[in-house]
Amino acid sequence: MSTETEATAAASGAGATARFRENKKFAASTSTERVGALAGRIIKAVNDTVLDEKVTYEEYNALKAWLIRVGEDGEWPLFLDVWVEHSVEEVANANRHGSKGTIEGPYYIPNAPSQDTPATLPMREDEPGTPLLFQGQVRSVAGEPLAGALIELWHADDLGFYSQFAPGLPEWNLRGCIIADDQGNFQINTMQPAPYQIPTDGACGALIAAAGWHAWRPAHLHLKVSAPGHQLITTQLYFEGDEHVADDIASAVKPELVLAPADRADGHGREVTYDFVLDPED
Ligand code: MBD
Ligand code: FE
Repeated sequence: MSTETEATAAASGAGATARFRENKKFAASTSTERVGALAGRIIKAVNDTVLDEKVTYEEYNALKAWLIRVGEDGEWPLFLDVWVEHSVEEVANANRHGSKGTIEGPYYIPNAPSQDTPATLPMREDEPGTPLLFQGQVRSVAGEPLAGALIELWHADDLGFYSQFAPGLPEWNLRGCIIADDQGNFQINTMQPAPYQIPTDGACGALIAAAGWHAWRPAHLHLKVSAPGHQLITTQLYFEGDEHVADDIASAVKPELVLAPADRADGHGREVTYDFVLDPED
C-alpha cells in the first residue's frame, strides 16, 4: 500500500485539477470588453518583459516547454493559487471590516463530515503530531455572537500532507465542518499541522529550483467561516515562531493571522483562542 511519503506532484496536481473542475462555477458573464481588456494587458505585460529583458529564443522555448509541463502535471491550480491568488483575494476583500481573509489554495473539499461543537476532527488512531485545541467565538462586526455559525477547517498532517491529495490517508483526515453553539462558540480538537512544501518533482518545483527560490509555506490551518446573514470568510491561520511566516512562497500571511498557542495545563499539547468577525451580507 502506498503511503503519503510517496506523494507525487502529478498525483496531487491531477487531484487538484479534477476537484477544481467539479466544484467551481465559471463566470460565463464576463463581457467581451472585459476579457479583451484583461487578456490584452496580460499579453502586453509578457511582451514588455520580453523586450525589456531581451528574451532569447532559448529562453522563449524553455518557457513554452515549462508551460506545457504545468498542464501535464495538473499544476495550474497550484501555480495560480501560489503566485496569483493573493492579489485576487486582496481585491475581493478590500472593503471588509471583519476578520482578515487570505487565499483558499488548491486543497479545499466541500461537504466534509459535520459535527457540533465541541468537536474532534477526523483523524487516524495514531495520528502523529502535537494535539492542538483551537477554540473561539464567531461574532458580527457589531460584536453580537452569531448563532448557527459554521467553521470549515482543513489542514495538512504532521508530515505536511493533505487527505485526498496524497496517497494512504483516510478520506476526510483532518477535515471537518463544525457547528458553533448558540453563542457562536466553538472548540475543535485537532493536530498541529507541519509546514507545507510545494511538490519538488513537478513543474512548479522545477520553476522554484531554477529560480533559486524555496518551496515552503508556513504551517497553516485553512478555514471557511460563515453564519446566516453574513459574508463567508475564507482564511488561514499561522503559528508564531515558524520561520516561513516571514517568507511564505504563496504570499498569504498577514500579521493578524498569526497565532501564538500556549501549552495546555494538562500537558496534552497546545491550545489557542481565535475569534472570527463576519461582515454583514450586502
Ligand atoms: C497549500 O497547502 C496551500 O495552502 C497553497 C495556497 C498552495 C499550495 C499548497
Ligand atoms: Fe494549504
